[in-house]
Amino acid sequence: MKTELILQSLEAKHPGEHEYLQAVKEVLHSIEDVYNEHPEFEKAAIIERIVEPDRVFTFKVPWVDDNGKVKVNIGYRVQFNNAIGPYKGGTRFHASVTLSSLKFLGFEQTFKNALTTLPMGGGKGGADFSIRGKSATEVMRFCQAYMLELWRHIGADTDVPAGDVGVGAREIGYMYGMYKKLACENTGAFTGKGLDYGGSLIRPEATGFGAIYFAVEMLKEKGLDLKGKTVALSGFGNVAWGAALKASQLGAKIITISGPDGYVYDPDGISGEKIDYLLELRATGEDIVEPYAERYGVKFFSGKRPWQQKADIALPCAIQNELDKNDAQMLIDSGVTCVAEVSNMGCTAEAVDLMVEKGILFAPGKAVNAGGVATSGLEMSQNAMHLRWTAEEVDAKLHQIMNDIHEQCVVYGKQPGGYINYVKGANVAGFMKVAQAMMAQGIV
Ligand code: 2IT
Repeated sequence: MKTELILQSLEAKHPGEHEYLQAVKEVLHSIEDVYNEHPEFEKAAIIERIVEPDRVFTFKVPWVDDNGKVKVNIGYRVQFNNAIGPYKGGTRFHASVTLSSLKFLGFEQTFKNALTTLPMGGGKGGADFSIRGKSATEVMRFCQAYMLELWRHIGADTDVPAGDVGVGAREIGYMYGMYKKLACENTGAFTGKGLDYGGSLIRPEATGFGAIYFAVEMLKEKGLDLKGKTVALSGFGNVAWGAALKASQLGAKIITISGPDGYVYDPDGISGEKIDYLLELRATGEDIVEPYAERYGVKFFSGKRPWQQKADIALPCAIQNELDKNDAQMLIDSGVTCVAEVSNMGCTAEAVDLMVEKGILFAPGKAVNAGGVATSGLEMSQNAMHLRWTAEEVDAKLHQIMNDIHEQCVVYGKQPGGYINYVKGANVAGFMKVAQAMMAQGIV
């Protein structure tokens, strides 16, 4: 494969889209060997087609704040690839949102969704809007204004958005309400909906629960158990909450959480009502964790990341590139056993290379956090059947899916010496499924 040439041409076409180019580079390097074994892929220009989104919508989102001032944000939806099912992926409302970040997320989503074994293509959307400091009515007006443009491009069988950073059940409710008013249909064009109007049990917990099920399988491969292990975790939102809940249920000790303001170190472990408190912190909309330290009388490290604490397991649960090479080195020096990316592309490329080189048990977000979108897929199934499964049924399906994803990573990622390269495993397994589906459907 002419990887470097393809990357150079992409860079020339999309200058400055660093996150997107970072995500593409990782996948292309991982799949080089299998790609070369399939000359039919080159003939069909599979790489050139798979790295470009099918289409991108960019639109202005004008709305009025509580003081009557008119604000304008930029909204996006990237419909990346629908070879294996309708476009499916979250919506991110965050000041850092750009076309590049949504293209990287949509690209990753395509392979992640392929790994889930469910029929879902990849997409992602969002806006450079931050919920920080906004009143509930401002958030509602923004969500409605965003939907006023997007509604015509989505639907239960075309493109199904969900939540992501800055978009939880409240925002989904506001967007779905407006969508239904405009589209006049009720088939479930969103996932992550509230339980009273078509949502699925376990969807709020799913990303975190799935990540822990995956980490348990990683440890098992090495003959290890999660019980009794210390876990350094970043973030404090929905994903970190679900991971903390399941890890503590399984006997691990969560010792850190973090926010944009710094991190909290709780040597006694974050469990029970302390985990419930994370939801309260998130609901304040202030995006800070320091109040946890004040409330429970523990130490807060302003402006620092949790990776400087010694822990058996590290779980980045916040945002892309939140763990860099120095952080990885610190974790390795203090004897970390397992690093599982729960955020999308949580580690920089240099951090990943270092961990793989040192033989650390490391797995990428597109495998570890796939439980969220997998359970969105289960929500779509329930909506299509006009049925509702019990929490136990959904949880059992989620658990099975995570075990299957782990198995695919082992099959495609096991190296001659026995080391499991989960980055390679996840990328190859996801790529092969999407590439084969594209081959079967002709040049479209
Ligand atoms: O990154 C992700 O997989 C998500 N934000 C969830 C996407 C979804 O459609 O549930």
